[in-house]
Amino acid sequence: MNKSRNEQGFRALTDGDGNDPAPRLRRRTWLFRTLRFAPLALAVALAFLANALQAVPPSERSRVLLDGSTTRLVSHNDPTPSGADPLYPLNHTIDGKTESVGTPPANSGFEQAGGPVGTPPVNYDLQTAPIDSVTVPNGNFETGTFANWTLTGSPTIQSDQTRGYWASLGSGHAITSSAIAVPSSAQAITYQVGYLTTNNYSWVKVYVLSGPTFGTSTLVKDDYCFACGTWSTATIDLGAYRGQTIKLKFAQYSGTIGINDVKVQEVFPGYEVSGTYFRALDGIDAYAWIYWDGWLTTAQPFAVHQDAQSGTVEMKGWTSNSQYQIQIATGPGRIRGPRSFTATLRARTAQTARGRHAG
Ligand SMILES: [Ca+2]
Repeated sequence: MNKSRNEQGFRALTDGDGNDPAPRLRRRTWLFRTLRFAPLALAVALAFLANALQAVPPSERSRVLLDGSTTRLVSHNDPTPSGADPLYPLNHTIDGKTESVGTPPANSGFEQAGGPVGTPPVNYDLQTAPIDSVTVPNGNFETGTFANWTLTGSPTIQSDQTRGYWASLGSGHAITSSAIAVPSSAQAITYQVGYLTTNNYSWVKVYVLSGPTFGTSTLVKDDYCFACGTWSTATIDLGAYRGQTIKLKFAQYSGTIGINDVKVQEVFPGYEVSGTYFRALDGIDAYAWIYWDGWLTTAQPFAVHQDAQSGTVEMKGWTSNSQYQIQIATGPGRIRGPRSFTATLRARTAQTARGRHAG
């Protein structure tokens, strides 16, 4: 039935000149039949390709060649954090500002000013005024007379606004005090001396009269100045006479001499002293002037605070070759022990500014 209808149809396509179209139609029919199976073939081919790809191991599929020797695995899935530490630390390029962490040591910037700790020695700044250990009778001549003094020759009493009454000694004159019991606290004789001759020496010799009848006369100072015309204060160590009763004698040696304000004093309270020294003032700043044989020693031991790092002493060299020595005595009895140190100071020029010894 179908065949007859097809033949009927083919017949209808016969060309006008009566040629039989059958061979051409058969070729077309074969083409149509072939093309009708093309989608199926394509599907089969795709299936084969997919199967072929499926057969490749995953490691081979995800491998990407970066260079001749390095490979990297690339996941087909979205990455998820592994929880591992990052490959590089933060700021791995080290181009950021550094920041401190934690707490630095105390005073790490050394901005904290130093300062004293503990308690310094008694009268460490020497500002304590001298103490009269004993009164020298009429030592300042304020009786207006030579009461309590024994005279040699004929010295006179003079006066001025600054000193009140004072003794004036000329050629061959001497004055001797009454007896003075020197207490154990006494350190020195002090007196004001006027070098009153302006064109030559003014010179006085100072003696200590000691012994049962004051028969031992000891020269303790040659005190003189050339053409000075000025007053000064003198200090003579009296340590050798503690516990003794003595007299003081001032004997003119040259020129005209003024004597005033004779005292026996504890010049540096809190210290033991020896040698040649005196207390002076720089404005209101008191200091000790010490000659080559002079010593000042703190009388009482003092505790060095546990936080102390160094000690300081303000010094001044009065001459170009001034030197000093500091000793530390430690332990019971303050015997000079192994922890003593010495230092020397050479002033750049005479009377340079005061320096500070630290050690
Ligand atoms: Ca006087």
